[in-house]
Amino acid sequence: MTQRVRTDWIAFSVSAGIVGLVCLGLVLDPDAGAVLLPQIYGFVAETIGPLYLILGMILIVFLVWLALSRFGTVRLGGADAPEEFNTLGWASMLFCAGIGAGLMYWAGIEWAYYFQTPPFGLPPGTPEAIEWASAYGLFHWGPSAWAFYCLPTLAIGYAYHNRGIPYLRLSTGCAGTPGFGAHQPLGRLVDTIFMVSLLGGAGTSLGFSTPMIAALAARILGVQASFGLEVATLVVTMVLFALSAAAGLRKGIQRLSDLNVGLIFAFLALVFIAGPTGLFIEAGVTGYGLVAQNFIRLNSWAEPFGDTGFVIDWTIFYWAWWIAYGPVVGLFVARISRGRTIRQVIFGMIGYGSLGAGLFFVILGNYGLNLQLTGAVDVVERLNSDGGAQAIVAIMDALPLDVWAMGLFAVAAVVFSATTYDSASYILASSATRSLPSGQDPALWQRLFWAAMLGALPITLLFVGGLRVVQTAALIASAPVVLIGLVMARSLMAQLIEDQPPQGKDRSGDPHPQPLE
Ligand code: NM2
Repeated sequence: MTQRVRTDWIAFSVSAGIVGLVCLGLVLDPDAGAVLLPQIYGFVAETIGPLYLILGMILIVFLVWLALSRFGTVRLGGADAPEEFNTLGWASMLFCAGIGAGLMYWAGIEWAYYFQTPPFGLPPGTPEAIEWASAYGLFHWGPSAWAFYCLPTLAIGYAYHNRGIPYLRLSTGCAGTPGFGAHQPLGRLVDTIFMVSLLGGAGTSLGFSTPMIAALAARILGVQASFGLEVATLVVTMVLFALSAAAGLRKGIQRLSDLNVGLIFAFLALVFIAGPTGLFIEAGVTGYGLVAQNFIRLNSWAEPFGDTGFVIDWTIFYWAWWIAYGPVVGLFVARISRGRTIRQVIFGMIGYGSLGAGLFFVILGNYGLNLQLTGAVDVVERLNSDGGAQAIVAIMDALPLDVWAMGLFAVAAVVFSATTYDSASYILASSATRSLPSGQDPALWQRLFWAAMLGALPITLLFVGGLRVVQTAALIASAPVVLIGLVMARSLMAQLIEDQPPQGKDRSGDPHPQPLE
C-alpha cells in the first residue's frame, strides 16, 4: 500500500517566498543591494558577533564534557545497535556532508587575505604574520567549527534513533522540549527556519565556488570569464543534478561522490608531491602547533581595540556559515550514525572533520603561499586586481601537467556542487512534505523546484557582486539557527537525563517504545 506524498504548502510557500522576495528585490535594485547588504552585515556582525564567539566556546566545553560524562557511552539506536557503517566509510561520509566546493575555494585563497591583513594587529610580511596566514584557516575550519555541526547531529540522532521520533527534520532535535513536535506550531516554525537557513548556507557555498569553476573553465577552454559564464556554470551543474535525479540515479550520484573523494585526494597528492613537500610538512606542524597553543585566544579574540575588522570579517563570518549549514549536516550525520556512541560522534566529527579540512589548507594553502613568498606567482596582486577566482587560476597554472591538474580540480568542484544540490534539494523537498512514509522519496517536481531555488540565490548574489554580499547570506541565515541550537541542547539533555537516571537505573539500551509527540 503506498500512501500519498503530500506537500506541506505552508513550509513550502513561506521559505520559497522569503528567498524569492530577497532575490527579486536584489535583481530589481542591485545598486541598493550592493550598498545595503554590507551595511546589514556590519550591523549584525558587530551586534551579535561576540555572542557567536561566546556560544562557540560554551559549545566546545559542553561537548567535551558530554563526551567524557556518563552520557558519552550512550549509543545511538540503543546499547546493542550495531554500527551501520564502518569507521572509514562513516568518516568520509561525514566529511563530504560537512564540506563542499567552498572548501576548495577557501583552502586555496584564504591565506592571501590574512597575508595582507594579519590577525592581532601584526605588521604584514613579518615572519609571525606569515605563519599566522598559513595557520589561521586551520582554526576557522577546525575543532570549534566542527563543534557547530555536532550539536544538531546529537540532538537529532538521539531523538531519532533512541526516542523513535520518525522524522528526519530539524524539529526532531527539539522534540525533547514541549511544543516543538513535528506537527506543532513551534516545530513547524523550526522546520521552516531550517529551510531558509539551508538555502542561505548552501547559497553561500555555491556563491563562492561558482565563479571559481567558471574561471577554471574559462582558462581551460581559452575563453573570457564573465557573469554569463558563471550563470552557465551554475545551470550546467544544476542540469547535471536534475538529470540524475529525474533518472532516479540516487545510487549514481552516491557513486559520483565516492569518486569525487578519490579525485580530490588524487589532486591533493599531486600537489603534495609536485610542490615543496618538506615545506608542507613544516608548515602543517607549525600551523597546528600555533592553533593548539593559542586555542583559547583564537576562540575568544574579539579585537576590542583594533580596527582591522579581522574578527568581524572572518571568525564571525565563518561561525555564521557553519551554524547556518549545521542543521543539514546534522540531519545527514544523525542518519548515518546509528550504532555510534555519543563520544564517538563528538570526537569523530571534530577529529576527522578537522583533519580532512586541515589537509586542504596545509597542502593547497601553503602551495599558494609558497608561490607568493618565492616570487613565482604574485597571487595577492591577482587577488586584489581580478578577484579570488582568478587568483585560484593563477595558483593552478603553476602546477605541472598543464591544464590537466586544473581540470581535475574543476571536475571535483563541479561534482561537489552537484552533490550539494542533490542532498540539499532532497532535504528541502522532504521538509516541505507533510507525510513521507518511510522508504518513499519526496515528489520529483519538488526536488527540481528546490534545486532551482538553490541556484537562484547564488546567481542573484553574484549579480549584485562582492565578497560581502555572499557573506551576508550566511550571516543572516545563521541568526535564527542559534536560538534553535539552544532549544536543541536543552532537548538533548532533557532526554538523556530522563533515559539515564543518575542512580544506576540505566535505560540507555532501550530505544524509546513510543514516538513522543
Ligand atoms: N562550511 C563548512 O562549500 C562548503 O565547503 C560548504 C562550508 C560551512 C564553512 C560548507
